[in-house]
Amino acid sequence: MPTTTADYVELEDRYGAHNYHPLDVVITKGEGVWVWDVDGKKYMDCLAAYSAVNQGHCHPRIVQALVDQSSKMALTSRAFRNDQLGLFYKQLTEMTGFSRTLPMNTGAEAVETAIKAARKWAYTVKGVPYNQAEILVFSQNFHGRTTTIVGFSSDQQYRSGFGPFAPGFTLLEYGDIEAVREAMNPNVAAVLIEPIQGEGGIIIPPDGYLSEIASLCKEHRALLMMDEIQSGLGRTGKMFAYEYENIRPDVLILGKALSGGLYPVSVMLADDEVMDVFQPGDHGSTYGGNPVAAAVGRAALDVLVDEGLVENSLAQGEYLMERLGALDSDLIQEIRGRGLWVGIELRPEAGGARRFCEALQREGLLCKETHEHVIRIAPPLVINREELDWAIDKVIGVLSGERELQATT
Ligand code: IF1
Repeated sequence: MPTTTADYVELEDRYGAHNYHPLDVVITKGEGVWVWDVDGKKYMDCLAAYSAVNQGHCHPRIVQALVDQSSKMALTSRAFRNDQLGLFYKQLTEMTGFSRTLPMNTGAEAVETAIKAARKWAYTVKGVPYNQAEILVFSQNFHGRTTTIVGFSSDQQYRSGFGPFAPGFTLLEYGDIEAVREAMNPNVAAVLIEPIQGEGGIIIPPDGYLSEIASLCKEHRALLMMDEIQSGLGRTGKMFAYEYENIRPDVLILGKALSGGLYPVSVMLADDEVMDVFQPGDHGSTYGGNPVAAAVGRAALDVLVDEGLVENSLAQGEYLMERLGALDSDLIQEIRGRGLWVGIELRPEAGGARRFCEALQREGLLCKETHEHVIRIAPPLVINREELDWAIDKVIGVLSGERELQATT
């Protein structure tokens, strides 16, 4: 039976696919912002499972919802109804203002659902000629790992070896509104965009960019589809990142923190004109909308609101940016962020962000580099000021050279 970190690493590497290159930390327990490894070492989790754990690890209210519902009724299939789903739908409508929900499991499935909705809406409502619908997407996007989605990724590694890809997607430079204007044409069904690009390196678009896209969508009768799977549910200091501009998308896609990390739950939200393109039997999923997903989703949203996590994200995020902004290190290219979602972009001469993440791991702070040069800081939104100061001191210590950096591995 494995007991040490090395034992678990060896087991995973010998029997698992090598589709990740994780840090060699084997986590066995999580609570709030803290996790513990099999050697008993305690870490602060500043990745929060890519913003799926906004409510903190193993939040007791969400765990209780999972235990209670899964002990009573776990899966009915959608051939029948259950006593949780309608309540979840109503809560989502009241929170977001969208009249209807289509529940799925992973973020990628909800994005694929939105793509299908946009295409069918284009053909049956807008009048785009059949099979000619186009969807505008953006460089450095991340919307999931299905072959349709990676087919419009700008990241070669996400695409390489997985073709042939689905047609009907136009890739544009993120932030360039003229590119959107030029790409618009009668066959454009929708624009699919992250209001802030996560994996792209916490890329915040120019002020007004999203509003101008919304205007172009209205002018050309194209759907504005916001992927808030990572940016949503409080991560940026607002419930949804699109709220930083005065816009309302036609389609809102959520996942990750929709379940607080306890269960795969994702949704596509829209009003009747779009959602009603789905007729019975058009689309579905074995687990989509199961009673456990709905019960866990309801509890996760309750925790977000009852514990003021969006407000905490805003306040703590402002403090985080203020303290990091005072950091004087010639390693740093730029520090950008919204709420508790901060990217520290290092200059190329820093040798890449991974070794800083490894140094932070040695200091007891877990985070993940993105796009080689960006250290991403995204703790659970339950973090308090004392915990945040502890994390900031570690980051400043590593970036100001007070901590020995090992050579790049
Ligand atoms: C991996 C990245 C983040 C997402 C947005 C849809 C999805 C994601 C904005 C798909 C998922 C995850 C996937 C995970 C790592 C992580 C990730 F590095 F891959 F790109 F967060 F930035 N839209 N992001 O961020 O949701 O199907 O995974 O539930 O694939 O390595 P999913």
